[in-house]
Amino acid sequence: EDGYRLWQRYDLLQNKPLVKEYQKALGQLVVQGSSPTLSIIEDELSTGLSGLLGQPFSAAENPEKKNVLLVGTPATSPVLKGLGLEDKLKAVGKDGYLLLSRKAGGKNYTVVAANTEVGALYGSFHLLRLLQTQQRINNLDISSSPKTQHRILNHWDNLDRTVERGYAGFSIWDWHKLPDYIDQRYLDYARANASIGINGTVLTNVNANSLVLSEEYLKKVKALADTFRPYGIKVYLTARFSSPIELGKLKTADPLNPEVKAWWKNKVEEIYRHIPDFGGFLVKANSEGQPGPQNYNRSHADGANMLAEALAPKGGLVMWRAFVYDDKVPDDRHKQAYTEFKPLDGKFLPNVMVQVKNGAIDFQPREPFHPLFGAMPKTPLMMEFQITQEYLGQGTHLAYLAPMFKETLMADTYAKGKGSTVAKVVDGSLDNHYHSGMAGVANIGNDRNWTSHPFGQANWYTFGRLAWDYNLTSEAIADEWIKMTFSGSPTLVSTVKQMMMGSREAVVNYMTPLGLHHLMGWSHHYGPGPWIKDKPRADWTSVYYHRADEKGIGFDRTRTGSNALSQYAPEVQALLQNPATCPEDVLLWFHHLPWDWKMKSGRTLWDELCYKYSEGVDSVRAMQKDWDSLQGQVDKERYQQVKQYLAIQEKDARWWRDACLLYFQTFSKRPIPQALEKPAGTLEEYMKIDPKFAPGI
Ligand code: BDP
Repeated sequence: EDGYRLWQRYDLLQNKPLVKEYQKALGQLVVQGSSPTLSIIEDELSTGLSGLLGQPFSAAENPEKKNVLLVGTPATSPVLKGLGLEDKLKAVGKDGYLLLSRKAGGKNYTVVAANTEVGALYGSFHLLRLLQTQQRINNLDISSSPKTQHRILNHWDNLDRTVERGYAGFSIWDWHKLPDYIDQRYLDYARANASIGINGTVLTNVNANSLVLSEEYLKKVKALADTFRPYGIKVYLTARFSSPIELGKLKTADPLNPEVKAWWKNKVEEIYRHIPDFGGFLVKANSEGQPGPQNYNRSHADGANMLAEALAPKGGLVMWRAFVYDDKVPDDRHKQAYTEFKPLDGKFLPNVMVQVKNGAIDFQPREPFHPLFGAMPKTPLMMEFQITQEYLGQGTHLAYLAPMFKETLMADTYAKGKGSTVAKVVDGSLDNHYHSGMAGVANIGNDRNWTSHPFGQANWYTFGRLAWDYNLTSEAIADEWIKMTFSGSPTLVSTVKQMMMGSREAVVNYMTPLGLHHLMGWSHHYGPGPWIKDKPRADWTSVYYHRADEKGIGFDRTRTGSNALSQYAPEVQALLQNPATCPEDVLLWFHHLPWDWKMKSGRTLWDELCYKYSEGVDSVRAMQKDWDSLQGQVDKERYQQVKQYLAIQEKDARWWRDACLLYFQTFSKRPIPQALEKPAGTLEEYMKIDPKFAPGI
């Protein structure tokens, strides 16, 4: 049991009466018509149903039995067309679908209907999920359609197969063997994505290599695009802004230069000759050393629009990232994206989306929502989440990210009064945008189980489910995933769910509680390094962010400090600016407070910090206990894997707690409260630990 099958295991269901009910209701599978997508539907349903129900389930062209599972669109299936679903179908749009129970012509139909074949594929996966999670299917009346239009994985994969911030092996794209060899993994990747509604993939790293735009590589990209197309997945590439110089041998990449414009136009023509439904470009420009329009004194809008003009006739998109900061700008890094992008609102062409990370710094375990959400009403803003756990224990810590993603999506920007959630900005409904989207930086590699930690799979799953419907609760998503990935046993489901639901908060507590952030070690981003200072960029150090001194700790982002708070709506400012009312989970993000500051618990800030760090360690220990209690209920291989990872996580949690508390204690000069476990090592020892090796302390 190696985890390769993800949540698509299709093993025989153990609930015999329910299996009987399913067998009876689904009788015979009818998929009329033929096309690559319809074949995929047929294969998936016959494999899935045969496995789950323990009897062969083959597809027929016409309904012969009394009970029929009918799948398709009115265009592909005359029987389905005859069911009179026009009005219902109109309401679910291009990607949506219906799951219905219908009687007609003396037969009982279970219907999966959609306007497009890809919609029917999504519906088929939903039906399988109902069975996998053991739901009744007798009186189905479900209609579902996605909240966001572009649901895209961002792979930070390099052409040499290393993956930036990838912790699950090497890139799954085997460029050397492409275009002639189509690895089975590509098909399984597409199946998994389609099962959660993901409809786009950016194949390459945001720190881009122009080589991928060369003719040779485009042939390889075409092979992947052809593979993914029947699953409804479009391919996108990252565009290195200096490509006209590197590939085209031009002297400049100035976006207003006619030769540069012509080069991109031709390049886009060439791409579409290979890939007629190419999705478009994702661009990181003038950020962390990447080239961009500012090299030529042009704005982000000039750069994005130049590419957008080339793509528009083909229907392609530009996803222009707002992740920009520069330590030459003598201001809080928190403010820079807003400062640069807000004035550009209204200046982007209609096929440009600005892609904004969930928070203003960089994928920390907890960040308040990015102030750009709600601040650019004339521009469709795409959400960028990070599924790969760069700052949350990478490939070895269990951190279920649904609560983190939801926290941002449900945050209120107050841009148009109460209820203007980030989700409504992102789905385009707040400002009536045509384009809407969510991107997730993938945690997928060529490890046998795709994500290194078996629970990393849950975060991939969650991303797709929330991009489809952000109203799903974290609990509901966990529930589905656990049942499909492990089993439906009630004790297993409730125990694993409990572990998952508390896991992200555990990470926050043992790494960066109370709004602390960016305390990790230099460059590796794995273990603690609150002492990091004197680096080439101040905004890459830890001391820049925690500002601990003898008086206290935290970053004053109110009027008396950097005033980053002023970038939020007045209602948000009102909530956060007073340390007495500011939610404590972001307190030190916005305030520098004395060590003796009175917390809501009645403790001093210093004591509270000690308690929070300890709580983080305790939560990991509780997860260990929970997991131990499942011995025998989970297959040996995955049981052992998770057990070992939890042991690493416990050790790392202590490492974080002890290193951070000993370091902050040099400023607070207060004892760690009596009741709490004391650090095992000394600060000097922790400071010497090479992050490449697990701490021996
Ligand atoms: C940071 C990563 C870095 C990425 C950068 C980005 O540390 O590797 O290139 O974000 O998003 O989180 O561009």
